Amino acid sequence: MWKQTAEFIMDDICHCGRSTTKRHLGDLNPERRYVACEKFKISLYGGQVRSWKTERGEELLFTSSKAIFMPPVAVRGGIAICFPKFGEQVSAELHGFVRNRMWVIDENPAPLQSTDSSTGNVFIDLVYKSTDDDLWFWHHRFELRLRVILNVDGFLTLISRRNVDSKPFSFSFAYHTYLSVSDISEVRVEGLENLDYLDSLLHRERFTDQGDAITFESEVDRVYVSTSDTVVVIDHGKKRTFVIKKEGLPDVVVWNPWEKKSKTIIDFGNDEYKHMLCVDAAAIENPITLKPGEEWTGRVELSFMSTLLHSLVAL
Ligand code: TA6
Repeated sequence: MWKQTAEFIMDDICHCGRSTTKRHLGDLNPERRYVACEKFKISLYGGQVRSWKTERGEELLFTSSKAIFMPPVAVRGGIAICFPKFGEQVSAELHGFVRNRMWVIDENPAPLQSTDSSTGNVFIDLVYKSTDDDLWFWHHRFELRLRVILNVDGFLTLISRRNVDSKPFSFSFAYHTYLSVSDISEVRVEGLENLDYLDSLLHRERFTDQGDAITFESEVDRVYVSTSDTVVVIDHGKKRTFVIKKEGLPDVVVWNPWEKKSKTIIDFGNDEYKHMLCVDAAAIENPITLKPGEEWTGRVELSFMSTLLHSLVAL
């Protein structure tokens, strides 16, 4: 069954450019099945995008060299789906439990919507349905559906949809996104200037950003609230700009643990903070409440451009 499903997906969906990587499921760790092609890799464990690459094969997402690939720990890196809580313990797990569960591939997904489609787009739908065991940790049944779309330019769009069962409830959500950067001191984040943020280093006390773009000289762990729908991460070292566009997700988490905290994180190298930055499209300050039968959609589109190319064009 798994074999059929995964091969179907790889044959029919992962044609993202010149070649399609086909893998024997026998080669994969049964706990860590994933679908992969040249430009992206998604683990069915957690519905986690684990790799996203440029045309030239450069990795755009950070994964720690010390990441633990053993449930129930979430893999430190990529894009993790945080639901039904972000920054709160649900069971023993921070950031909710769906990133520590096995998702399944939907073999008959609905077609791309007109807003999602352009020639050459490929996509995969993963689904996680809550189990009876999950009710011990969170007393609501749900189905979470993640659609990952790779477009012709190599840009990645993630769309989450969820349905409720018979009771209303509230949840928070984040696409916990580890971007790979050259050196954190060479990075700036634009689009969050003068906004309010909750400082997670100070028990989520509320402050107003006073500065220009965000730059990094020490640990940063903030939830910017009611943000605009576009945030830009400029990496001067790699001469690359990430553009993060979101819908249905009012907040943005910005996190870099810096030197001291890094040493306390077991699945994180001491110096790896230099090469990563989390910028998460999220809904945290005001949890989303759904009535029975209502559906919620949260969408993030990640694109990148070469700053070098950009400035040459500008000349
Ligand atoms: O991204 C913000 C944050 O909540 C930080 O406070 C930090 O604890 C981090 O996430 C933990 O993320 P992890 O990937 O370890 O679950």
